[in-house]
Amino acid sequence: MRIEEAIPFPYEFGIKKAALVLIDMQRDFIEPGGFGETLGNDVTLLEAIVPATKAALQAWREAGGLVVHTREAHKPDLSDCPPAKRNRGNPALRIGDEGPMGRILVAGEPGNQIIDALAPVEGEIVIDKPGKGAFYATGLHELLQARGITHLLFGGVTTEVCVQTSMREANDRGYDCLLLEDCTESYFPAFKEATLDMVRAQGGIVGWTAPSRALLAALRGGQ
Ligand code: C5J
Repeated sequence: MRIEEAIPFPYEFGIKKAALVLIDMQRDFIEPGGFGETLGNDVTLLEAIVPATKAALQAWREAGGLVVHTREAHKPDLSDCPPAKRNRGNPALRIGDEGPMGRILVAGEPGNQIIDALAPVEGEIVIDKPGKGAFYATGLHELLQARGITHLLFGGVTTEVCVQTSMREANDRGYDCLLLEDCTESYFPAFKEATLDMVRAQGGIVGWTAPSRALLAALRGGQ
């Protein structure tokens, strides 16, 4: 398949060697009362990408592509949460504290689940990650290698934090990465735009970007 509109040049992939990676589309970042809001962010900005992301996910599933969901999640005893991460800044609630959707950023809590609209289905990979990057301390690379995956198409939140970190980690591990422009968002719109520019600058130094409609067109074409 070929995404003609991709920047800086068309992106080619085989559906059986590619995965759609949705980063941290979880209630803690997207709904009021979670981690994102405790840091002082306007979480409503992030909701706007849900329809486009859902459409991309549905089309990807119909095409038979592998889906990976990640969650930023810590163990209940916080043994995988470095004090530096928990103690930084002056948030209203810290990681592990009890919030309106359960303990903030803790695995298994209601706030830590993927939002209903994008909930994983059987056969999809779900990764709990203690860091910003999807490859750090998760075994994701090994899971992808075992399936012969070479191309990763990313969506999710937030663009300049967990999405960008994961893309850079993937790039260094040899994957050809594309970021779906309207399936990612930041609490800071300028940071999103800067990240898109950074990814595709210098001949695609981190990878490609493209609107999700271009992916849908490629999937419909089925080439
Ligand atoms: C943040 C994330 N922003 N998923 N996490 O702390 O981007």
